[in-house]
Amino acid sequence: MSDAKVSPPRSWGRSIVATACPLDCPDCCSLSVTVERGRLTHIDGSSTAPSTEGYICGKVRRFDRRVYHAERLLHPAVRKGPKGSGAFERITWDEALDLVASKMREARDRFGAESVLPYHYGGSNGVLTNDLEDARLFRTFGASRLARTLCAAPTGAAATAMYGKMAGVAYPDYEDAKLIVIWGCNPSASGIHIVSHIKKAQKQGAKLVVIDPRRTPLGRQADLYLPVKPGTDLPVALAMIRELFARNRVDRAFLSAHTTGADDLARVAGEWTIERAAGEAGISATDLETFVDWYSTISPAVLRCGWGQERNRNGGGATMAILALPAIAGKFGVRGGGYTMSNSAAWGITAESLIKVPPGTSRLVNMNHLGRALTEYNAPPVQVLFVYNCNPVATVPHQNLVRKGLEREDLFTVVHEQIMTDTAKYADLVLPSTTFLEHYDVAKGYGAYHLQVVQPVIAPVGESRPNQEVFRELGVRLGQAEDDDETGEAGALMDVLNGIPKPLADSLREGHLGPAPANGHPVQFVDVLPKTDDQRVHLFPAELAAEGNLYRYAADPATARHPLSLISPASEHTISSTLGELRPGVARVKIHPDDAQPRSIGEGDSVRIFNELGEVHCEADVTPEVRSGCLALPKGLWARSTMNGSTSNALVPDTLTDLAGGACFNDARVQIELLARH
Ligand SMILES: Nc1nc2c(c(=O)[nH]1)N[C@H]1C(S)=C(S)[C@@H](COP(=O)(O)OP(=O)(O)OC[C@H]3O[C@@H](n4cnc5c(=O)[nH]c(N)nc54)[C@H](O)[C@@H]3O)O[C@H]1N2
Ligand SMILES: Nc1nc2c(c(=O)[nH]1)N[C@H]1C(S)=C(S)[C@@H](COP(=O)(O)OP(=O)(O)OC[C@H]3O[C@@H](n4cnc5c(=O)[nH]c(N)nc54)[C@H](O)[C@@H]3O)O[C@H]1N2
Ligand SMILES: [Mo]
Repeated sequence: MSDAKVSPPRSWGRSIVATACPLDCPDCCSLSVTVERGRLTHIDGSSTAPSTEGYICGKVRRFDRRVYHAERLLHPAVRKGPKGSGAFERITWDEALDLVASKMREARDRFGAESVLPYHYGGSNGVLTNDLEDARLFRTFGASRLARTLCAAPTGAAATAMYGKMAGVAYPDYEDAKLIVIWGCNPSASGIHIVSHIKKAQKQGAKLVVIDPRRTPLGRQADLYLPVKPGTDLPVALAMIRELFARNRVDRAFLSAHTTGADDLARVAGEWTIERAAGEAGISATDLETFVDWYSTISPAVLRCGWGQERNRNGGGATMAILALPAIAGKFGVRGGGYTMSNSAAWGITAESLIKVPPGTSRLVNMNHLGRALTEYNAPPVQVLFVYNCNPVATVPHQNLVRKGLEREDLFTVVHEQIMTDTAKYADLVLPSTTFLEHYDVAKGYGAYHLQVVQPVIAPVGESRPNQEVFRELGVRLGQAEDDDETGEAGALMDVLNGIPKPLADSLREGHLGPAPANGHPVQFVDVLPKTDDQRVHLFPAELAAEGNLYRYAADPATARHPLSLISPASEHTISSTLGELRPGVARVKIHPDDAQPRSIGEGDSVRIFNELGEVHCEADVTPEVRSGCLALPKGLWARSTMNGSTSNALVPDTLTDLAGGACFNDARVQIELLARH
């Protein structure tokens, strides 16, 4: 079947190929890639997608270093040493796929199909490599289902319940705003193409407000910067809502025409005075007053809500209170007014729209509980773990429990990966995967409004294979699929195009860019309405209120022994843990001088960060960039980036958010001490 694959450009000279970047980032850039003698030599942005404007981030610009990395997985291999040691011996693809199929059959015969657990998040985040052939295979098999809650579960639940994931304000329309609020978001690292529009708006006189425990690059340029303690956005947003009602700055006409639940929301907000909320958040009450003054009087006002505020015990309620603000204050209906959250639902492409196999009712495993699932679940125990599109040792809470689970001798772990990650080292069988520069995909922006075709620009490196090919061949071996597919990868792309709305598919077939909803510039409540059943904003959604703790604030979990909060935000060097292999040296934890000084910690010193779950040994960066009481270590570090092989997730509890079972990455409470002077 692999012979039927569509060949990449075979020119032995130099060619420039157009493709797109599907990686997990809101921007979805169009790319122009130079290939010489079959090898990638240059990766740059193009202007095919208008939002890319010809430039891309430094991460993807150097993606060739991952493609040709010495630790790139080149062929299937079975474990030869102890689990975690990373010692493997080469086998053929046929042997490897036979082995997986026999292990899956064996587990099903002895323990039932639910003893097989597929474990995956976004990977390259494209439509073809994610929730397609994999979903068909594991659903048909009856494997345990995975609740994919590692990211955006609370924000997704909030945006769905309140607005039905209505399309958000487009990046260029930020230039029409007079007030821009960046809440729990750091686009200077996490989605750079919005930044120029924000700066342009500021030049035209717009005010910028940033709410973040860390003074991000935009925080430094803000007219008002609120360094909230992690996890306290809920009281801050509720206090704003209370104050808007108290000052009678509420758009009552909008509320009665377009919302439900405003009275209930006003009631729960009632207990949060400005002073009380500011005290809880550790910010100045005067600054919070100023924010309310501006938000109640300046229009158009746009709010960019990120994901930083979701990753704690109050993350769902916080996001809901934030997203309620434009409705309460009447900010919709004008260009440059409203909010942007995730636009991932803009095209309505889901596994359900593409594959005909229903998800079934097998056991649902919350992916944030991987450690527990591997060590505690016994009805049935997990016997086969199939990891793809994910590097859980680096990215999932309670790292030490995850490692303990992966060390189980009776567990058979398959890892389909591009490179020898911290997780792949624990595999019994590694399978080499292509990168997005070696396979077809469809890339979906969740910030910029683009849908683009991703095409291979070089031949697969080594014996690597794309996901859908691996899952399809496994389906054949398990007797679940017919071996009649002669079309290969391009055929899978055609299947997807046949499954999405025709105008979208036609434009993708012809060029590279799909037409965006409302031409990519929707004015909320003019061009788009909430996709809730009654097209209203549900400010106090009944289905969530039923759970009983809607908008209810849970206090800071800090203790005297572990008084500091540790956050682990996105860094400009990696995409989650992707590209973590390229990070040189030992990582640095950012610590405020007021926390460093009493502990005799100086710049560059070696430190130990610890709590009851684990410890991380790294270096200190003493800086007022983080607020006092808060430490920041980059997300996505690999074991090699610290002195003891543990990273932030060794300190992150596997507790869940108030809504949707999300991860509490920023709820780690820790202590820090000096290990050795620089
Ligand atoms: N370069 C780069 N880009 C990425 C990614 C990456 O890893 N690297 N990851 C991609 C993915 S998977 C995602 S989900 C997005 C995430 O995109 P963002 O939401 O922008 O990224 P984060 O760094 O998770 O969080 C944003 C900010 O929230 C702050 N923060 C932490 N806790 C709190 C809190 O309790 N309240 C408030 N108000 N702020 C808080 C952090 O300091 C951080 O500056 O980015 C995507 N883009
Ligand atoms: N401490 C802390 N941890 C976090 C976060 C945090 O803020 N703090 N943020 C969380 C967030 S927002 C997210 S989204 C998650 C992401 O966590 P993960 O899903 O683990 O994301 P990555 O670390 O990027 O790992 C994706 C892996 O998939 C592989 N891959 C890419 N494309 C393909 C493909 O086509 N096929 C196969 N088989 N493999 C492929 C890549 O090589 C990479 O190793 O991390 C979370 N972890
Ligand atoms: Mo994410």
